[in-house]
Amino acid sequence: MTNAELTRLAVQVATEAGRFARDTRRAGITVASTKTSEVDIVTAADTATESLLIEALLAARPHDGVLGEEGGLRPGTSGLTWVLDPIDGTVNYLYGAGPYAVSVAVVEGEPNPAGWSPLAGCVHDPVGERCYSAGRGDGAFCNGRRLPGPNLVGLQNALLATGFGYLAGRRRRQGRVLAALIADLRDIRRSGCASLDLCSVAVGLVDGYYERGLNPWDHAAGALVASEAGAVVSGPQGRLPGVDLVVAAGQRLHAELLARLDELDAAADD
Ligand code: LIP
Repeated sequence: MTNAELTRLAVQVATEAGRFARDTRRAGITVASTKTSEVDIVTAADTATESLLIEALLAARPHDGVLGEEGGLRPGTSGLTWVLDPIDGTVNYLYGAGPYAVSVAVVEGEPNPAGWSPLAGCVHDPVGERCYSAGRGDGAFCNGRRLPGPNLVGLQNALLATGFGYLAGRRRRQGRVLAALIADLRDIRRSGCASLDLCSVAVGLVDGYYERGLNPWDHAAGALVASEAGAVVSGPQGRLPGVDLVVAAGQRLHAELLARLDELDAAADD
C-alpha cells in the first residue's frame, strides 16, 4: 500500500470508530478501571472503540502489528504497526467537557517513537466532525482541505497549548515550569487532547504546543499531521518526539520555546 492508501484506511477506520464512541457516549458511560493513578481512567468505550479499530485494521491488513493504548503491543510480521489511541481526551469524554478524538497512525520499523518512521495518520474529532489526516510526503488535510501550516510568531506573542500528566509529582513539576513560562507568552490553552493540540498547530488555532510525559499513541498521528503541514516537531535538544518532550511549532517559535523549556527544566530540577 502507498502512504496515500494507508491514509485512506486510517481515515476510514478512525471515522467509523469516532462515530461509535460519540454514539456510545450518548447511551451513557462509566469508569471501567484506572491505570497509573486514580484520575487516569479507562471507560468501557475506550476498550470497545479500540477493539473496533483493531478488527477493521486487521481485516484489511492481517499481518500488521498493533500498539494500542488499552491492549498494548500485538506484534505483526509486515514491518508496519498501527498505533492507536481509541479515545484521546478520555477525561473530556467522561465529563462531556472539551474535545476528544480517535487517533490512528501507522508506522514502519520499531513500534516506539525512538525507532519508528510514521507513514500515515488520522485524528478524528467526532463531535466537531473534523477529520485531520496526513501521509508522509503527501501533506496534511482537514476534511480533505490542505492545512495552512503553523503561524510564524516568536515566543512573546505565542498562544501555546500544553497538557499535564496523571501523576501528582509530574503535574507539580509541570505546573512549576508553566508558572515560570507563562509571563513570556501571549497565553496558554489546555484542551486535554494532545492529538488535537498537535493538529491545532497545523491549522494555526494555536501557535505552538509542548507537553512532557505523553504516551506514543497520544502523539503518533498528530505529530505527522503537524509536520506534514510544515511545523517543526521534535523532542528535547531537537531529538525525536517522545515521552521526554513533544514540541510542535513554526521554526522560530520551535527554537525559542525549546531553548526556554531547557532552561526551565533545569531550574525545575533544583
Ligand atoms: C491525554 C492527552 C492530554 C494529556 C493528558 C492525557 P488520554 O490523553 O491527550 O494532552 O495532557 O494527561 O495524557 O489519557 O486522554 O488518552
